[in-house]
Amino acid sequence: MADLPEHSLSLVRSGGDATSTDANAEPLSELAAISLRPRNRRRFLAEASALATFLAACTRSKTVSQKSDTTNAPAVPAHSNLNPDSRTDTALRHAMPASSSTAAITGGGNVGLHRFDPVLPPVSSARTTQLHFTAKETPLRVREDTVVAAWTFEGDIPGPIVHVRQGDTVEFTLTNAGSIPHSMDFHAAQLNPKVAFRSVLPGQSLTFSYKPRYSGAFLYHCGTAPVLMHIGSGMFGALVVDPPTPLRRAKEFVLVQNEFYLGPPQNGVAPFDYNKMLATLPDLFAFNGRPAQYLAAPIRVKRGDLVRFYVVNAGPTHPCAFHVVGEQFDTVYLGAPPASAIHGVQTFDVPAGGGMIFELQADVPGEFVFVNHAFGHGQKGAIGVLVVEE
Ligand SMILES: [Cu+2]
Repeated sequence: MADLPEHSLSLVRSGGDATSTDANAEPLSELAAISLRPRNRRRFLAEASALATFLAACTRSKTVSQKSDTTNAPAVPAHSNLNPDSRTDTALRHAMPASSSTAAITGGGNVGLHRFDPVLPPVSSARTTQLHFTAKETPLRVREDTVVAAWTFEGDIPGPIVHVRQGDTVEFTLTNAGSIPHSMDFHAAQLNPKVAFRSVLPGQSLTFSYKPRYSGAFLYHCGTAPVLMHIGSGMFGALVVDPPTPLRRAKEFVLVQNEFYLGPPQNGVAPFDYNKMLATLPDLFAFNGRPAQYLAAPIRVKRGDLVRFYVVNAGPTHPCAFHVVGEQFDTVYLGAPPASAIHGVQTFDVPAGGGMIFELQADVPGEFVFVNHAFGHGQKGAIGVLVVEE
């Protein structure tokens, strides 16, 4: 496994065995000592010719006129196998980018590292939620020594957490402020994807609306071809839909897992590597965009709290075997709550493109590691700490 990166998390003390146990009897002081070693700056092939072809295709696509669409049901050519702007997507299909471009993404040294707030925002009392996301390409620091050439919704990985109720109306507008086509695919929606989820050219906007039919934890993501590249470069987020009868009051958190496949930094910014995405051997994993961020700054609740995690897996490829060390899930909702509940669960897989709801009663004070129990992935950053305070 010569390709394994050298910046994996170490879960054990010197001489320990990372594979034989959860190694989680360690107090938080030990866990806090877990660190990501500096990345080994291996050399990768530049793949410059493929990238140049890709950029040329994007430049051509900018000359294609596209009206801003503000209707809910625009017409679709009956013969189309692709999105309506198939010239663009076809071009992208035949000119796979080898990496996200860093040509317009520089100055990574000035980008600060911030903790992504995992708290589920309150649901609005309004029955219509208006969302206006901007797709943008930007440098983003995902750990102290790593700035990535991110493709984003609203400038962050993941995009904003959205919280609505079943049956509410979601009115969504996507404006593309990037340099290549982007789009939006809501897993909470039931719409003709060739219409609502079609690509939006740079400088253009698209509006559509829908009513979530089911409650649950849902992924949203860019669906522009190649989807692997767009999700893999950061274009995803979580949408939580409450059931008509709200679940019990709880401390609610959203965790979106994703994988990072990175190339060598250029001007201090690491591009995403499409060929590594195809090889499906990630460099890093994260909950909410920063590997192991909740080790350094844990999630905190009080003894007696009901804790609810909305775990959404953006992938783009690997599952998330969600587990909390020293706890059991009293309830896991596999689909729309409350009907799909199972009880007394130690670990459950959230597939790429899926979302599930995990509940535990925090009746024991302490420091509880939550982790992707596929430990090769947990050690690469899909890990954090839940502190239950007295
Ligand atoms: Cu995109």
